[in-house]
Amino acid sequence: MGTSISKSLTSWFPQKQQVRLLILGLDAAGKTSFLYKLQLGEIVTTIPTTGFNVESIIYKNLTFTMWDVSGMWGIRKIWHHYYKDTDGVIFVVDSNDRDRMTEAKDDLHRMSIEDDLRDAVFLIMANKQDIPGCMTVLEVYEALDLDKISQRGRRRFHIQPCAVLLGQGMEQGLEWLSRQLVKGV
Ligand SMILES: Nc1nc2c(ncn2[C@@H]2O[C@H](COP(=O)(O)OP(=O)(O)OP(=O)(O)O)[C@@H](O)[C@H]2O)c(=O)[nH]1
Ligand SMILES: [Mg+2]
Repeated sequence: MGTSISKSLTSWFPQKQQVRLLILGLDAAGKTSFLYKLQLGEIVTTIPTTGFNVESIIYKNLTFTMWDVSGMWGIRKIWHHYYKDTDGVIFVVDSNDRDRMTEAKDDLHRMSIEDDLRDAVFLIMANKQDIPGCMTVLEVYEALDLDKISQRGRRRFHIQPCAVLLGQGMEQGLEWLSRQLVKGV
């Protein structure tokens, strides 16, 4: 009796699909701001992350476990410890940080050939679009040489302009991500 009740409840309330996401990018790109804007719906005052933050966020029929890992130079060298079993990478870029776009590109390209991330989808958030004179999404696309990533056969990536500070572009990014991750789509 107990078993049949729990079985029927399970079919009424199916388990949400668990998804493991990494939020990566250079320091000060806006990763922690992104995470807490999603989770709390508001901008928090951040300090540079020295380790990681992890939060669970329910989005439609998915439960995202989101790991926001420090973008400090020394920590970037050990990002690979987080890669295993990752379903998606949210790579946050500061569109106003022209001087470090090449550094961001190098990190992204290194990741795109990692074996442990072979099946992961990549969402690139071109953040801080609210800053006057920042790079456009097309300029960021070119600076990150995203064509090269697609030529290598990693087809499941998408670049999304956004301004985390204003909450703009986040929903569209997550929508793309969830469509990629829902089984059978
Ligand atoms: N103008 C503007 N500033 C932003 C935006 N998103 C984040 N910031 C600011 O950028 C700064 C760095 O943001 P964080 O979220 O701490 O950056 P982070 O990527 O987590 O940096 P690390 O923890 O050092 O790796 C903060 O002052 C944020 O308020 C945005 O969309 N626009
Ligand atoms: Mg941070």
